[in-house]
Amino acid sequence: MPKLSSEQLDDAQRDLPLWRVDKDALFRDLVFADFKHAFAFMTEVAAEADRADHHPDWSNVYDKVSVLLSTHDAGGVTEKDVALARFVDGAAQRNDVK
Ligand code: H2B
Repeated sequence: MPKLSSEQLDDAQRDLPLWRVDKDALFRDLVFADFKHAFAFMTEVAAEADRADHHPDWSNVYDKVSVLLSTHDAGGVTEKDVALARFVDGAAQRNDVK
């Protein structure tokens, strides 16, 4: 899977306004109502990540989740990361992200 070109990264940034897009990774910090909502979000994303065999680098502290998406095998950002970022945005909405 090829890394995105700088033009494609610009398109991704337009598509994903809640993300910080750079050539190495996509980043989003999320805040939920409480731990239960944060963990429900993570459970939903984890199932999709395993289905797609494409996994986030992330951390959780109580109601906060920090997500970094990159394609380790490619050493940067690919369409797989953009697809997972879109899924993350949907899962965040479904779990009442603040
Ligand atoms: N996730 C991410 N983010 N990047 C990868 O390159 C990657 C992955 N590779 N999940 C997958 C698993 C690979 O290790 C397996 C063997 O397909």
